[in-house]
Amino acid sequence: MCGDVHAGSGQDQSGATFLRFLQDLRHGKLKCLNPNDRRLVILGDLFDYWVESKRCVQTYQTLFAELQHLQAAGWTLSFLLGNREYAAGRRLAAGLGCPLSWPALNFHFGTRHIRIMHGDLLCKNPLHRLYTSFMMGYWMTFTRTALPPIFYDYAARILRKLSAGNASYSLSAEQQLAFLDEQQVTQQAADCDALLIGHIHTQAALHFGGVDLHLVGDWHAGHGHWLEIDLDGTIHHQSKIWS
Ligand SMILES: [Mn+2]
Repeated sequence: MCGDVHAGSGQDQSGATFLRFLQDLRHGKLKCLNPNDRRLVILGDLFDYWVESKRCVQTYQTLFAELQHLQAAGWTLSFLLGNREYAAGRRLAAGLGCPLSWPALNFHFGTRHIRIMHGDLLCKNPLHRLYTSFMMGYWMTFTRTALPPIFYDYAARILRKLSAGNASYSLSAEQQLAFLDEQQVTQQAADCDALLIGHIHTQAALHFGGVDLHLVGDWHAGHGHWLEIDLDGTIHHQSKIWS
């Protein structure tokens, strides 16, 4: 389970590193704790931003091909939308070769119920929540197919600039954790044993608001973080440096 690759940002070395991770998975170079359930969950923000345009599909053709190779090799792919993918639709689903999920995915391992969310909905940011409800609302789902892709491309660039202006990525892990809304976390995890999220670009295991909360971590040039769940539902924090 992984997320926050932000492919397409800067020199796109995080995207290139993620490709190497996918190839390692496909070639069995990474030891799997649960070889009988080869499932990869991407919990959002795979892209720095996604718009439903032919250009976007073209840009990520190599990544899509690798994800489809992985599925052809017997892996199941699940994809949860992150805040950078709220404009996604059929083109993204076709590229990935799997359906788009939102706002949560639920899995059972033995008696343990594990919930996965991107994490943006668990942060204290009323403006972002307003934007989310707008983007994911029926009205937007209906109308976004009616507007030309250039509109979404433009809107995504503006939103990305605003997000960069907040400079949240330059904050320390502790400062980013301060954005977590304890009430939201407790509420969302009320009927599960563990909650796994991304969005906050750090890897950590926390006891927060009475919840067993795991942060998946992000991707940089040559360095990736992910979580692995074994048969009894134990969550393992993994990372690798590719030279
Ligand atoms: Mn995010």
